[in-house]
Parts: sequence; structure tokens; C-alpha cells
Amino acid sequence: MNRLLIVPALITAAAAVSCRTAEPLSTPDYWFDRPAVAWEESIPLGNGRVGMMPWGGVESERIVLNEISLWSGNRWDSDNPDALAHLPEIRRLLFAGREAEAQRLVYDTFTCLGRGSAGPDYGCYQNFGNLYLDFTGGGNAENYRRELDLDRAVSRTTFTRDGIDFVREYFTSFTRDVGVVRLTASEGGSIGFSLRFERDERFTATASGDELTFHGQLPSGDGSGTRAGAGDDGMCYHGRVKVLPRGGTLTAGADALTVTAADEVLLLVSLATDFAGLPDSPPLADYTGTDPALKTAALLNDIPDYKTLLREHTAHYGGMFHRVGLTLPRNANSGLPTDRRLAAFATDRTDADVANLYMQFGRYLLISSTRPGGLPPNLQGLWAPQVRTPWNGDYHLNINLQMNHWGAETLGLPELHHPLFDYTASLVTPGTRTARIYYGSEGWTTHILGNVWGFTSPGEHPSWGATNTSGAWLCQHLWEHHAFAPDPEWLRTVYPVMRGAARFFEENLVEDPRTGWLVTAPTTSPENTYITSAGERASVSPGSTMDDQIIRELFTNTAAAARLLGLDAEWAAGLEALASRLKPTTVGRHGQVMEWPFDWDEAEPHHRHVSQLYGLYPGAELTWGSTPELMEAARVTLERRGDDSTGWSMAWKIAFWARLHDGARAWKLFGDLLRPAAVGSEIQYNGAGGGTYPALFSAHPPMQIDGNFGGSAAVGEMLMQSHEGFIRLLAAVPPQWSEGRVSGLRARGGFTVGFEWSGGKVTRATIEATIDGTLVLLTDPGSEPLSREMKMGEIFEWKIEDRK
Ligand code: FUC
Repeated sequence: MNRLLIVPALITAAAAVSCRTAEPLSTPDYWFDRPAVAWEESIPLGNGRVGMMPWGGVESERIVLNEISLWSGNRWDSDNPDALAHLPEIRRLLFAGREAEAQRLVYDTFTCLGRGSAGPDYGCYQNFGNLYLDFTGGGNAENYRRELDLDRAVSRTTFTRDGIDFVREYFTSFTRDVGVVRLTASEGGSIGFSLRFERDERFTATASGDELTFHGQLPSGDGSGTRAGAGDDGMCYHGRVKVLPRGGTLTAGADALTVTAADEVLLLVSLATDFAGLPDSPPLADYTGTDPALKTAALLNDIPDYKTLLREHTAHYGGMFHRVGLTLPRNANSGLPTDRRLAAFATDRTDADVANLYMQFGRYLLISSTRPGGLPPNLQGLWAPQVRTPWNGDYHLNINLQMNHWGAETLGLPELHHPLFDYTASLVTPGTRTARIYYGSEGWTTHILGNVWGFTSPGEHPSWGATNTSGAWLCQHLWEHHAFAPDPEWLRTVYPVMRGAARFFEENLVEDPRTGWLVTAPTTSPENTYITSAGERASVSPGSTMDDQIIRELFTNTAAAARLLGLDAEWAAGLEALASRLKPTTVGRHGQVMEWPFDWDEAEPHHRHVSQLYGLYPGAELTWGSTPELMEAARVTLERRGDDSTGWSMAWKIAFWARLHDGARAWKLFGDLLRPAAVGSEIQYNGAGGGTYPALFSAHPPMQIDGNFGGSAAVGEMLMQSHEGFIRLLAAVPPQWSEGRVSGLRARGGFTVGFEWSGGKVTRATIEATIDGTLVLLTDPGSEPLSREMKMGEIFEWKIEDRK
């Protein structure tokens, strides 16, 4: 329940604009003294649609290309019309305590049609291809440096060879929507290379004039669903690289361009697909289904000179990135190359500024991997070297996609939440069908899997595929967006989405006759297995704590939205009454938060999901102020789960400990999340062993971006929280963060917050109201909360001398 106790007194249209550019504090270094030897060491660049990852090789440069809509598969009907007939029996078995039998029936009858995410119809987010620049000239490179300037979103590789200084600059232009590579040298005529394109499959590359072009078509599936006709109507992609040398010569071969003896070269990379937007949805600005060859050509028209390109790009990016700044203590390791700095951090956690780097890198990744009018970041964010990406590089909805957005509000990037909202809205039409076909229910629902083709059916394997609160979880993001910048006009536009999600549960909750509680049955507690009372193992369950918490929150938020908008008064009151019939979060016999409706033990005590603590984070049901006994139980739950896990799971645990106000433990988990992970082809899809790759991508393993976003957001939670009805500064700061300064954090109720601290005490705070409202502020744990009415645009300055 996200109770918004910071009540806005007057709501204005300006509420949506809630981020002023804050003074940049210390932008962390991100650099290497050697080229990448694996993809996980290369530097991610992106403009929310187009991604490039240069490896920085001296003799041969590889740049991995991505475009966020490039998906195989297509739209197909995956809802099983026979499922509903089995629902009463599944429920009867579950309520009779015959969980294993119920589960078998779910396995047999209550899955999607076809092969689900294991089949080609579902599709897969795919790599666009690779550019290779094979350079001429030999000799040893000296003074090598490869960096990403986080202040400007520009990567640079510099080195000296045979006395000549070479500089290669790379960025993905936000304003012109093309990738840019500029090669310069300190001596004229010293740049020579040949440029070619490669992709693992399905491509044709040709060179002509000053352009290298490449295109292809992805498989659309095998039609094993019920889609009529299995013609190859898969997605088409097209790319062009325009090569503009100054001096020297440029020649085109059959499928490569060769530059010799140039003084300077500019490469412009234009990528497009014919993706026509999310099904059943308003069009996305980025995706109109245009012939991609026309689009790549159009994007290359009227490109200004390099200086202008760079200036526009950095201004656009800086307008978002510089909203938040952080300064934390540094030590002798802080200036090391990032891979070595990570390694040093594994044993010496006094380099507190690593948290600044990780937080800002997470913000950088969000700015780079999504944008209004586009798609939300997937499991890969935007970056993938494979055609067959892990877990299809899709939109996993039982935590992963949501985690990608945990920092969007608090860390000052609320407009980058919108692609998620568009995606959520796109699930309503297919999810309405799924709700009707599987559950005979009104409203809409979706399960754990999501692609760009409107998939909402249960997954092919019920142990993980049966969760049906994913849509409700997505609705939390809608309400939170409003909570951070109250704007009823915007809320009105998304209210039908929340209403439809709530309608589904209103109809589909069923009373467990043994307890009288309303439950979701069948469901799971994401991906975990329990030991039934009969000693068997089962995943499918008659309700789960996470479901109860999410639905309670959905009902409460939807009712609050209805009231605020003056809509559906009676229905909203009914929702609140229903919420009171959900099982409250309960402490089990180990002192833990119970994960299922009965006090069953988990088959895998260290399971990576900790779904029963949804209400601790990202929810707000559990707080020290309102539920101290559940907070204790949450602590026990985390101890029992253990710290070690996959990347995203450890990121989540940082946030949990931050909500428990245990800064030291949050910092310990942060160190675990940043544990150096092994790179290379042997990366296993194992359950634990997560950490961080040398270029800071999170390791599930393999690479999965949610850990980056979750860890970045968790640093924000350590600094400040606003879910308890007031703003709490220094919420969970470890001793290593002995002093620091932060600016631009966003708090619920429409506030932008900056403060400085020293020795565990806030010395100065600056709070700006972006709407009229009441500020309630707790500067540090020992202080009294102060309360103050504020007008939109007003800035409140507080100093330690003001402390009561
Ligand atoms: C969830 C997790 C897995 C993995 C996958 C992409 O299903 O349980 O660990 O992160 O998403």
C-alpha cells in the first residue's frame, strides 16, 4: 500500500514537470586501460533505441549493434480455450489439500498453447549485428585508455602508436537517432581500415559508394500456434553505415568499404526495423512499420557537422543525467580502471564512491535503453551480442521488468517510466482475452512472460508460468508515477488500466473454504517450490503472500484513484471491502514472513525470489512505524534466504535492508552484488553466483540488466525514502558513507531533495516543492519530523543549527 500521506493541497498541471537540473556533483570515472576481450567488457552506448558496444581493439575494432525492437516471432493466439473447463477441479483439489494433484492438472491443462517461450512463435529479442573495423598499420600501442564519459554519454579510445596519437570517439546521438564514430589522429594520412558487417545468421551486406548496407528478415515462428498461415512474415531490419573520410581514399568492395591514408573519418550508423508498434495500442513514435531501408536513409539526411552533433547530443543527455548528483568518500582505489577498481572493492569496501558510480551508471543505462515513444528496456536493457538471447531477452513480469524501472522516479527520470506504461496498456486487450479464456473473468491479466507481440497467456511451465499478478504489479508503477508528481489528468488516462486489473481480481478471487480468505488459485509464489503438508513438492498453490500484498495494494490504489477522479465511488468502496478479505501478511513458525497461505517450508530455502517481502520493497505495506513485528519477520526471512544469489536478487536485498534501515547490511549486500563475475563463453545459466562484469553489467549470470537498475535504485533507497508518509533522509547509510552530498532525488508528494551529511547527521537539506503540498521531513533518525506547507516552486533550506 502506497499511502500518500504527503498530501498535495493543490494540484496543478505543472505537477508533471518535477525535475530541475541539479548541480552536477562528482561524476564518477568509468575507464579501462586495455581493450575488451569479451562482450561483457565492452562499453554500452544507447539513445533509447539504437545501441552500440565498442570493444576498443587497436588493430580490429568490433562494435556490437542493437535496436530495441528487433524481435523474431510474431503475434499468435496462445490462449488455450480448453483451460477454463478444468479450473473448478484445479481449485477443488487445491482446497482439498491435494496440491500435487492440482499441480499435475495445471501442468496438463492450464498452460499456453504451443511451446510458449520455448518456441519460435513467441520470438526472441535479437542482436542486430556487428561492425568490424580492421585497421592498417602495426606497432605497439602505448598510453591506451578506453572510457565512457558519463557526463556526456561519449566513449573514447585513445592510444599512441609509432608516435601518432589516435582518438576514437563513439556515441549514439539522442537528437539525430544515429550512431556516431569519429576517428582522428595527430598526424595526417594515418587512418586506414576496412569496414565490414557480420551477423550470426540471416543477413545480406553490400557496399557501394560511401555506404555499407546490411539487411535481413527474422523468422516469424513456425505457426504451431493458431495463427493462420505460417508464411515468413518475420520482422525486417535494415542498417547503413555512411563513411565520411577527410583526406585519403574510400573504395567500395562487394561487402566492405576500405579507407586508406585518411586524416579523419566520421562513420554514421543508421539502424531500423519494420516493427509497427505494440499490438492493440496507440502508435509508438519510434515505430510506424515504415520500410526500414527508407527509414535508415531518412535518418542520414541533414546530419550536421561533428561538433554540432556532439553538442546537441551532450545537451540532450545532460538535461536528464545531471538532474541527480552524488558525492561519497573515495579512497586510493577510486581512480583505478573500473575492472581493477571492482576487484579492489571486493576486499576493501572503503571506496564508497563505487556506490556513486553504480547509481549513476544505472541512471545512464536507463537513459540509454529507453525513451518516450519507444519500448521499455528488456532483460538485456538494449544490449545483446546473441541472436538467441538468454530467456529470449524478453519482458519477464514477475519482477525483472518492474525492477528495471525502480529508479525511474526516485532517481529523477520519470519520463523514462512512460514506455513501461505504454507497454502495460498494450497488454490490456490481449490480457482481457486471456482473463476470459482461462478464468472466465472480466478485466485483464497477464502472467510472467511478455514479448512485443502481446503475449499474456500463462507460461509453458506452470512452476513459474502460473503467476497471474504480474499486471497488478505493473499497475503499481502507474500509481507510483502519480505519487511522485501528482497529476490527476494523467492519472485519468491510466485509470482504466488499473480498473481493468482490479476487475480481474474482483471476479477471480475465490474463497478458500478452509480459511475464509480470498485467494488467487491457482498461482505460485514466483518460481519457488514448497513442501506440502503431505510432504510432496509443489509450486502451484492456493494463493501466495506476494499475491495478497500486490492485490491489496492494487485495490487500495485503484480505490484511491477512483476517489481522486470522482469516479466509480460505490465500486471503489467494494474494492476496499474485498481488500480486507485478503489474508494479512503473517509471521510463520520460524519467525519468518510466511510465503504461502499455510506455513509450508520452501524446498529451496535460498531461493533467489523473496516474493513474500514485496510489501517491504517495492511495496510499502511493511514499515517500522506500522508493522514492527513484520519488519522483524522480514529480517528473519532474509537471514534464512541468505545473501548469496543471482545479480538481481542481491540488488533486491540491498533495497530490503535499506527499508529495514540497516545500512551496514545493505552495504554488505552491495559488495556482494559488485563481486567480480567471470566473463567468457562458459558463463552458465546457474541459479546463484551473481555479481558484476568488468564493465559493470550485472551478472545473473549471464548478463541481465535488472540487477543494474535494482542496485542503482537501492542506492537511492539507502540515501532517502518517502514511502512512509514522510521524507526520511539518510535512511540506511553505512559507516563507510561517513560524509557526502546528494542532489536531485525525488520524493513522493512532488518534492526534489538534496542534502549534505557528516558523521551520520544531515548538516544541510534543500527541498523544492514541485506542487503545493505539505512537506513532512525527518532529517535523521534521532530528530523530530518537521512539517511545513509549501507552495509550488518554493525551496526550503534546512541547516543543522535548525535542529530541535
Ligand atoms: C525470472 C528469474 C530468473 C531470471 C528470469 C529472466 O524468472 O527467476 O532468475 O532472472 O526471470
